[in-house]
Amino acid sequence: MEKGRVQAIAAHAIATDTIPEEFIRAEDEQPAATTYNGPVPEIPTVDLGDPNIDNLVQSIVNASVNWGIFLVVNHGIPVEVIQKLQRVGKEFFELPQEEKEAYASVPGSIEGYGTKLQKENQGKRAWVDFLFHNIWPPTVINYQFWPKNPPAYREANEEYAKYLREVVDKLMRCLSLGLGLKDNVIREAMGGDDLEYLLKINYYPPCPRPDLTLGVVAHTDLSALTILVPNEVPGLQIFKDDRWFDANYIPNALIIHIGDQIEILSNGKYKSLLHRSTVDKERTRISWPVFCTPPREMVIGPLPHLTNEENPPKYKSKKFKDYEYCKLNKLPQ
Ligand SMILES: O=C(O)CCC(=O)C(=O)O
Ligand SMILES: [Fe+2]
Repeated sequence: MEKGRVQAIAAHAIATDTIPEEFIRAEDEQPAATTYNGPVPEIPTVDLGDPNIDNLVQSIVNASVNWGIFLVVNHGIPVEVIQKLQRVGKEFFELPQEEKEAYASVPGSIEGYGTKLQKENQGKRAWVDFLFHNIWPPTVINYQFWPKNPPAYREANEEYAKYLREVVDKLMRCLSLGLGLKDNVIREAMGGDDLEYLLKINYYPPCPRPDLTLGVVAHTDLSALTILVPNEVPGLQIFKDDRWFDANYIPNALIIHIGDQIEILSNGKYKSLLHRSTVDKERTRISWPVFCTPPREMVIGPLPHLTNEENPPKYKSKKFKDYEYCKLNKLPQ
């Protein structure tokens, strides 16, 4: 059963050179009408291998304060590990439809293979299918949502998770130091060893009208931090200085987003940036974000060390699950 998967809709759309009306965004969202064509500012690049920790902290702070997104090079994850993660993910989406449906998400759980079927506010759908599953810690992993095919899927994801944890720990240490705090403060405030790593694969099939539709619509990430690997097909856009820009791409670099939870914790010093993705006319775009999120019962709010009478808290302190509920249901926080 194909249940309106975008991959199946795309095959038909390419044959007829049209897309269904429900994928055509309002004009104020259409990429062709809203992407800035002038000079594009470059997202900052951070060299995570920099032996000078003060320099490293400063470059991460600058990027997190002024952008909320940065590219990371010299991150220590071997190229082969990233390529293997990409290869097995792509192979999963190339399986026959009924094989993928064995991993379909069930109501009440985010994990699994899926497509946003319910229409959004304006009755529109997004040009993307996805697969979600936790990759760390072992207590939250449900292997039923990890594809058995291709056979190397599990090993590839386990290997990536192992290296990724080192990167996340280092980023969190730097972000803590950048707030004038001990290096373990952010990691502990986000759950310590219980910090959850949720992998998503976004699969954006080719689309005959990429000028009219969107992959993932404009949003900030709910997470503490997001670490994303894209394939070589461009598509990520960021909203900066009131304009939508194409993100610059560096092969094998990681894309880091400051998520809402670190914005809250830092009382707004580090920014969670609005972003979205567009799709390509001929090529399949695939991206692999990992959302690092606190356990759902964890209370997240501005760190007391960062607020005082002159700097009152700008955000409520609340359980992550309550923040998530409001965000997903578009309710005020
Ligand atoms: O595919 C991308 O580059 C962006 C995806 C994204 O922002 C998301 O899934 O949260
Ligand atoms: Fe995102």
